[in-house]
Formats: sequence, structure tokens, C-alpha cells
Amino acid sequence: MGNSVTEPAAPRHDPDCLFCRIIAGEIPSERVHEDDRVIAFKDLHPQAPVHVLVVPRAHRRDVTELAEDPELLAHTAQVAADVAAEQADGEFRLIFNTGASAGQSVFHVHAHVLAGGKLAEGAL
Ligand code: DGP
Repeated sequence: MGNSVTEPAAPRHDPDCLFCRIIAGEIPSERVHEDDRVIAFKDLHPQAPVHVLVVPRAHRRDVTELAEDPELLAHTAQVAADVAAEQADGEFRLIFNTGASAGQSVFHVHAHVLAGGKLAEGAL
């Protein structure tokens, strides 16, 4: 037996997290996609004709933590593209607000997919 030390796994479900609760089905959402790694649902306060949040199921704080799993980051981007193709013309804006001063209000990583016509310039 080796004497290796295993890092504790990061928590992957936080019962106090709004998006963990949406993922668990405890809070309703209008889902447009789900698979074993991510769900996508309509934003409560849409800022564009199509405004969907793509949310990894595993609780990660922000895109910098998500980037520790490049395959999951790539999958999140691919689902965003698929949603934009299904719900609009395939052209879209992808935003990860990261940190409170950048506008992040829910600290469970999520990609905003904005699509559906000429999008206004400016911050989300
Ligand atoms: P951000 O500010 O980048 O953390 O984005 C959080 C988004 O989450 C914001 O655009 C509004 C949305 N949101 C907050 N609460 C709910 C909710 O209960 N349901 C849904 N569908 N969206 C929510």
C-alpha cells in the first residue's frame, strides 16, 4: 500500500445552491435540454428573444473552476451551440459572468446563451 494522500473531492451538490436545487427538480424550470452532464433552462429574466442558461450538474463556482474539467467546459459550449441552433438561427452570444463585480449573482457556473436576432450591445 502506498502512502498517497487523496485530496477530498469538491462538493458536487450544495443544498443551499439555487441551481443545484433546480437541477434536483426541487425548484421548477423550463428545461430545453438535459443530459448526464448539463441541463439547460430558460432564464427567469430574459435579456434576448432566446436566453437560456446552460448549467453543469456538478456544483462548480464559476468558469475558472469549470475549466479544471476541459471536457465538461467543451460540452457546455457545445450544448450552448445546439440550443442556439434549435431555438434560433445558430448565432449566439455566450457569457460566463465570473465574480460579483462582473455581474455573477448565482455562484454555480452557468453559461448565458443569448440569441434570436440582432442582439443589443452592452453588458448583460
Ligand atoms: P448571473 O447574474 O450571471 O449569475 O445569472 C443568473 C441568472 O439566473 C439571471 O440571469 C437570472 C437567472 N435566475 C435567477 N433565479 C432563477 C430561477 O429561479 N429560475 C430561472 N430560470 N432563472 C433564474
